[in-house]
Amino acid sequence: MTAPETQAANAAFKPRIFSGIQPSGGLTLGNYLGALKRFVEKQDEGIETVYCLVDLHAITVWQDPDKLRHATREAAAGFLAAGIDPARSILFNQSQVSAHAELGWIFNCIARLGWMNRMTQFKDKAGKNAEAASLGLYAYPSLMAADILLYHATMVPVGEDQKQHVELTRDIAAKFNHDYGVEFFPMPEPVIEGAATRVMSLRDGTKKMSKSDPSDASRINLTDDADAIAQKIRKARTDPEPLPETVAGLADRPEAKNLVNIYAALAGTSPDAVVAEFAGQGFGAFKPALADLAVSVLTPISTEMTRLMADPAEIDRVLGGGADRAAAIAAPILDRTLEIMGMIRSRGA
Ligand code: AQP
Repeated sequence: MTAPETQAANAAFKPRIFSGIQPSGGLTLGNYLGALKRFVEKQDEGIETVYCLVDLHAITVWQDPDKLRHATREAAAGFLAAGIDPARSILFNQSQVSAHAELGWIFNCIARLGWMNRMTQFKDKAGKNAEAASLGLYAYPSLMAADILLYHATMVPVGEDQKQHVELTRDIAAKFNHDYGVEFFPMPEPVIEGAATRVMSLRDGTKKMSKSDPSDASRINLTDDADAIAQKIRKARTDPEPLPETVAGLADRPEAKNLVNIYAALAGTSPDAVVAEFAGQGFGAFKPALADLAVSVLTPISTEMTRLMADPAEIDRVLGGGADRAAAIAAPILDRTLEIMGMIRSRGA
């Protein structure tokens, strides 16, 4: 489907943004630049925004219950500290709105095995021992399609790694609409913008920065203090060359390119502007400048997260309120889906 065709298909739907983050560990700089920072920008553009801590996705790999509870609250604190306003955005955890799991099951019956077999995230996460992976990890993309389509969301801000899943969401929506002869689900568009749509590991510029990477030195956590941030940047893998005059000169230098992109995203500028400023300088000069910038952006967020985490009951109250508002949007959409499929809806009749 071309962009104008997508726009035409979505014209009947109110613009609405949905996106989520797994509380499968502490939030990273990758989550912040690829997702969270942009969630705040979208909220501030005045579009209706629904943001979810996808705890049902997190359990596709083992989660210790106490750690999951803590990570969910800490991620919520991260959203609030980064600028999500629960009065303007809906913020909740997925398992408090059971319609996600219900629509997820329905989409398991719409999605084809062949589509799932093409999903690179499953291959990456299951690794060589796919036989031992959970069925939930394999079905992850159809639950993600349910998360999005349950709200008739038209736009999904994500990092580059989630593009394939949003495309699969469109395939599921199109197949449902076609099979039942309706125009019920929109064709959500991935919104992948900015200089840091794929933040890479600080230890390996070819690998995505990830919460679950066993090496803490590979990532900057939103809870890291100024010293930890500066130390991780100082130790980040680089090459001996100075920074080039143009971004084209970074083509075969993944670690250098990553640090330039991070700088640009944190400064709200472009990678071209960053190389223009630092051209000819080595990492001995660039890394301290990047560390200062990262500390100045991230310290207020981590300080606010610490303050919010001192009152977990208040965080739970925000998530509960968000879940009530989310459920009010989701319930009629799920109900209508079931009705379209021929299921009797007669409770309370
Ligand atoms: N390194 C990254 N660069 C840019 N964007 C990223 N995102 C994640 N990592 C990067 C974006 O953050 C959002 C939430 O991702 P997620 O937590 O649902 O899952 P993920 O992509 O699998 O993130 P992780 O950190 O790698 O989690 P684990 O280690 O648990 O698998 C998405 O929009 C994602 O694109």
